[in-house]
Amino acid sequence: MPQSPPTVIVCAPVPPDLRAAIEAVCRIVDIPTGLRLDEAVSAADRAVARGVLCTVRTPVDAATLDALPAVSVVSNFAVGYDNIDVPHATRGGVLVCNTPGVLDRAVADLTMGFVLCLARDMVKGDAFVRQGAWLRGPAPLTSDLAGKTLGLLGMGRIGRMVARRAQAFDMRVVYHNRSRDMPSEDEGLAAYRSRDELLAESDFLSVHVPLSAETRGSVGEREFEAMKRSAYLINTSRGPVVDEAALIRALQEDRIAGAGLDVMEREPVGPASPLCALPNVVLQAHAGSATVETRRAMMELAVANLLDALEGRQPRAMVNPPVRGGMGAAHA
Ligand code: 8YV
Repeated sequence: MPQSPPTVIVCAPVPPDLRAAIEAVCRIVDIPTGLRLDEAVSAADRAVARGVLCTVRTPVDAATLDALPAVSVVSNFAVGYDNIDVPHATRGGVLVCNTPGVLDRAVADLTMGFVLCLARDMVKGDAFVRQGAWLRGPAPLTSDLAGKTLGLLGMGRIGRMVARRAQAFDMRVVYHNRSRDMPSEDEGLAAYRSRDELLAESDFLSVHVPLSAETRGSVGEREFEAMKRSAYLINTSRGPVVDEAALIRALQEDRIAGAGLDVMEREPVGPASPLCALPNVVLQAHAGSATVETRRAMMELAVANLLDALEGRQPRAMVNPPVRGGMGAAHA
């Protein structure tokens, strides 16, 4: 009897050609992104599903993993994987894959976009023209980037990409990271600082750490107090790394100059958010990787990871590679 193709749950926007590549070897169960798989997938599909392709908006927690006993791989369409209970997946022999590398430039570009937008007051400048204020006189002066200090909280692939861009703008780049990045220091890309030194020196403090139990809320009241009143906070990482209530207070009281936020504590955000009422904030809709080219590269990698894992090949990007050896053992 011919073997039926493996079932995979897809809750991500896969373009037609990549979808066809999955369909050539798998049966797809489509689930809208953001839903809980233990609730949205039928019991029959949950029992047979072997793989999951999802975005960061799909929670893959312990209850979800327990409800999918045959799943051997979760391929996340993202570099971050805070939506997935990785220790639980590892215990259950479930391989977790992500999309590192292919989005570094896009996220770094957006980060520099915030730096430029904040330093040169470009959002207000646009309104100044549209609302006719220019007809009455020149716009207020803004600030140079040259000579200003960009502080990177976190120095991974994206942090390094931001440092390269900032150097081209003649900024001084300093960083703090759990471990020193000697190659970057040796190259003169960025100088290491203690966390307190980084907070005190930065004209722009840009967050590039993943969300974890350790980093959740780690940029809060104490950090805003330690920053210069003239400094800006930029976050293109994960909203919950920043204590948003403390940030809003600091912005309302002008204890820091402003913020550029691509990510928020709870997404999506609409006009009712107090952030939208703050004139010293520039907002984006979790768009760091949201370019045609980058999202395509991310999806190619996410699909390749899924199919490689299902077909017994080594996926390119594994979050918990030790599972690879015993992959499927607990989920045969
Ligand atoms: C989102 C991201 O994944 O890669 C990450 O960690 O946060 C983003 O690239 C993107 O919105 C696709 O879901």
